[in-house]
Amino acid sequence: MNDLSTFPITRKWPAKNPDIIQLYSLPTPNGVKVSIALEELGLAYEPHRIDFGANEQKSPEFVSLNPNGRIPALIDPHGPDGKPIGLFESGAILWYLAEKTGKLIPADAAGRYETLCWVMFQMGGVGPMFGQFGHFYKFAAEKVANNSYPVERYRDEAKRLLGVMEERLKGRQWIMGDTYTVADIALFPWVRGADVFYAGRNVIGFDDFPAVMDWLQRCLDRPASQKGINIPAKE
Ligand SMILES: N[C@@H](CCC(=O)N[C@@H](CS)C(=O)NCC(=O)O)C(=O)O
Repeated sequence: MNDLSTFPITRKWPAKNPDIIQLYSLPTPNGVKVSIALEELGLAYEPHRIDFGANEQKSPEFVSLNPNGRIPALIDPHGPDGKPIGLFESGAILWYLAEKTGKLIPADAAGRYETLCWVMFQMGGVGPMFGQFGHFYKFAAEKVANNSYPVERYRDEAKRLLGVMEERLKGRQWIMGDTYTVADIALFPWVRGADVFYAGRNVIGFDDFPAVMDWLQRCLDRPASQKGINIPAKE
């Protein structure tokens, strides 16, 4: 049995089973990437729900694991050399899980680097741009009621990025062709989120990207996606 007491976060969110992966998250686009990957991989894990309403992601215990104060974060009691490891940043967590298991990434080195490019494309492009679109279009709509520029700027970036994905997905089942990878898992919750969380389907023009929409449906149809997308559930 592993001792996770060196991780202060476990004082606020105690591990029932310290021998399995501890996930600190919420079902947001960044959060569900990790729960979906864990479900795909069939790894045992214990989800802890971080309450944004109580600003728990900025609590000293949470920040001790992720200095950036944002979900998701994770502890694997069986990290490199069998020692516990703490991780944050969803892209890094996805990559760690893929390398740990040798799954959700291609077998060859070139394919792995190509997958990493698409994970970075999500982390540096799709996530931040879609997130800003959602902020100005939905959450701060009143603050920018007299200035259409922020919504237009991020709507156009969202469209441009979907255009990049559309070209990539034409004639491909998944981002990496026949292999379902962490690149798909990084990207699809953000495309879904632009619709489900931001109600931006029409203003972004989802129908202009049929290959992306077909791929999104294929991603959503996977049993692991159906399960992971709601984790951590409300108690
Ligand atoms: N680049 C980070 C972004 C994480 C992030 O922005 N998480 C959001 C939820 S999707 C969050 O925790 N927001 C709460 C806050 O900013 O206080 C990642 O991919 O893990």
